[in-house]
Amino acid sequence: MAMDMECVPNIKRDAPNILITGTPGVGKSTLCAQLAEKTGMRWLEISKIAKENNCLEEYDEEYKCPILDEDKLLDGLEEIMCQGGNIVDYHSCEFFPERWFDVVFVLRADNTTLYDRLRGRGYEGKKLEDNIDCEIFQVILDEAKNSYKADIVHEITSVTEVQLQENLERIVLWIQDWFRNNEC
Ligand code: DAT
Repeated sequence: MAMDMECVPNIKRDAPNILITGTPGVGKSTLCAQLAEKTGMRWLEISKIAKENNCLEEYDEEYKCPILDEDKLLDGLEEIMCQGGNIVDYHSCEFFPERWFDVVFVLRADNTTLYDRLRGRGYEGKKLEDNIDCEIFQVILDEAKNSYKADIVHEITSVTEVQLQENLERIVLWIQDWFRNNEC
């Protein structure tokens, strides 16, 4: 079972694991899709994987979203995360094992941009307000800083196409550095 195969933290992976996190709508999927295409790394869309593997429990009526069965999801991902070469895309980050990630990028967007993007996605009422508040109060950035070593957490803005390309270049350079520093 995957649970018995927990990575030993000191054993090096063949390729890095990257976490891309941030409030819904900040541009995680857009970035991850292009990053995966550029690098050949595996894009793990956690929301999609959770749905496909029955890792969603009852529906939260207040927040209008299903509740994640975190233990089941983490057990199922353990083996693939030990291999490395993953880009994990999710709007929360504290429940992942710290040892899984070599670097964490927290995407940010300004309120007006985020509002328009979420409205365009059909968010309204409390769900819309909560997500905007989440970004204003930098909840995910604080969560990342509280969950991972400060020197691996990077805040990046993704509002314009130019920023998207700059972010891609920055992460690709980071990946190249990782391979340079982790040569066998
Ligand atoms: P997330 O995966 O964080 O929920 P997304 O990647 O689906 O966000 O992006 C939400 C919308 O914003 C989508 O219509 C694409 C657009 N978008 C994302 N990043 C952008 C950028 N840097 N420049 C312009 N539009 C962007």
